[in-house]
Amino acid sequence: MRNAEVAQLLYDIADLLEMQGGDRFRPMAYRRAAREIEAMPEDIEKLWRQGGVPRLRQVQGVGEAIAAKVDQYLREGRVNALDELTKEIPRGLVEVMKLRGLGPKRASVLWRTLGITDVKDLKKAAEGRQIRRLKGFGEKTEQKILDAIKLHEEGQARTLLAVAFPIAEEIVAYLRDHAPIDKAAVAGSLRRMRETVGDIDVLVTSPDPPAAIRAFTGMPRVKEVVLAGETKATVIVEARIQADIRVLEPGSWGAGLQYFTGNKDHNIHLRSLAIARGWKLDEYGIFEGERKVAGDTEEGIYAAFGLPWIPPELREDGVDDLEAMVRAAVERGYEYVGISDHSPSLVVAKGLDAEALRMHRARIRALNKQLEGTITILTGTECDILDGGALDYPDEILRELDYTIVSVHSKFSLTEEEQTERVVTALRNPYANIFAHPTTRLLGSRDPIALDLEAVMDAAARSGTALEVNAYPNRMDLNGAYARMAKEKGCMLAIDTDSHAHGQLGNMRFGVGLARRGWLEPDQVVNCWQLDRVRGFFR
Ligand code: DGT
Ligand code: CA
Ligand code: CA
Repeated sequence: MRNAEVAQLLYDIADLLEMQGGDRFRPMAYRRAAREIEAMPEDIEKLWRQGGVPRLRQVQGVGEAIAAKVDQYLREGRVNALDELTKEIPRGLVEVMKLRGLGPKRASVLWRTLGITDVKDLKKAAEGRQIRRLKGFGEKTEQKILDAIKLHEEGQARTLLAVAFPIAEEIVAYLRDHAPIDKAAVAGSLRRMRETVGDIDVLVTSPDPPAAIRAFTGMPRVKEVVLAGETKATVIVEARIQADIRVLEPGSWGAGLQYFTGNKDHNIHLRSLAIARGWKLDEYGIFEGERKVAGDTEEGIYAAFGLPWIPPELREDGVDDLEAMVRAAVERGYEYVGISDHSPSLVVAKGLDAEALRMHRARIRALNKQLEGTITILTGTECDILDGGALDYPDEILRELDYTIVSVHSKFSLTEEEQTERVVTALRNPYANIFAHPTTRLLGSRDPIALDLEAVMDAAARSGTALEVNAYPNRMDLNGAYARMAKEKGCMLAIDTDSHAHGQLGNMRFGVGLARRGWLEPDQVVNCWQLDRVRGFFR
């Protein structure tokens, strides 16, 4: 699929036409065709191969002129009209025009007055305080331009996933056709489906590694060979994308695939698990001394750590978040910390979510082993209360967790009677340990739901469900007065930070303050207790 690439070509032409001035409908026509091509499910190159220009013209918005340009591009990798335009208007100016806050008019002024032809020139001019002197620009605009350049620079070094993906697929297909290849796969950020990729990483096994390297560097798409070794090479293919290849030993296929898929932090995390077991983990395998523990399959690598195979898309930063949170809890001197991710909303397929939760538990189990004696991580969930008071996870899943927080995140406008009935039903669920942010109010943006809190407190006292004093800045819910009422009704309470990032654990002091306003003492606050007693309460 080269649709994204072809669309980009048309967008570029549209931009240049716009800079040029003239008929303002032409750029619109190019953009419309670009959008169609971008969105259509069929491969534009395939259509073109099958039916040439006439077939292209059947695509919505593609007229004679545009079809001719797409045809030339697919045949020659270049387009006369674009070459002409860039002779007249520096190509780099298109990027200037696309900077946030600029546009064809302003870019054109910058070019004509200061001779700016690309972003580099513009940066120099802005840093040299030349922009502010231009009529209609000023100091503020100059600063905005510098901010926009920074944003641009961050985005520039990377290629959109949709552009790189089909190129990577073609590379793999090409290699299979042109060299003796046993296994071939794409690794790196592309396999992790990151929205942009720095380069394309290809892995293969082959009985004849030099032949595989020769095929790779000899691909028609290659514009430049940066490096060609015995078992690895780097090339630049069209659209200025870098591609790396590595030929792996069959016995190291799984380890290499895992290693070169990354991301780096995920790898570092796995390596720390290996070190904790006295093993060594690298791109060749897991080793205990000389003995190879795993390496030929990726599943085997994860299984060695007692982990399920983790889908590449999830090898991003979930582990980091978890670790950062736990580290922050250790730094605060906590004996234990509860991690409770949200339950799936109704729309998401149940199976997958149960799977994700299982993986989450496995990660925490591994981390607990590693941290034995330092802190204990409890695996919980913040489970949505559905219509009618059912919980978003079935009992078989909740049973496996250390604790369950239940809370309302939908249907805020039920009548008091309906809402109370819904919540009380949820609290009766034997797995419901804590009822979070009971009134659901958000300070400054959402009123409390209509809920008979007295009835809810009575139900909570009966079912042994703790009510939450939520320390999150705009929640602070229950507040002091309600917390006191809950205490008088014989309820237990839990002071939680509702942290979604480790920096938020520090909000605990505000929750403690609220609880004190409600005359609470440690004996009524379950997370003031030692771990054994808390576990007993949750059971
Ligand atoms: P990218 O290309 O910037 O979009 O991101 P990646 O993740 O594809 O990074 P890349 O191509 O530099 O390397 C591919 C994978 O190889 C990377 O995700 C993890 C692994 N890797 C590369 N360098 C190191 C390293 O120094 N240490 C560790 N542990 N892993 C590395
Ligand atoms: Ca990469
Ligand atoms: Ca790479």
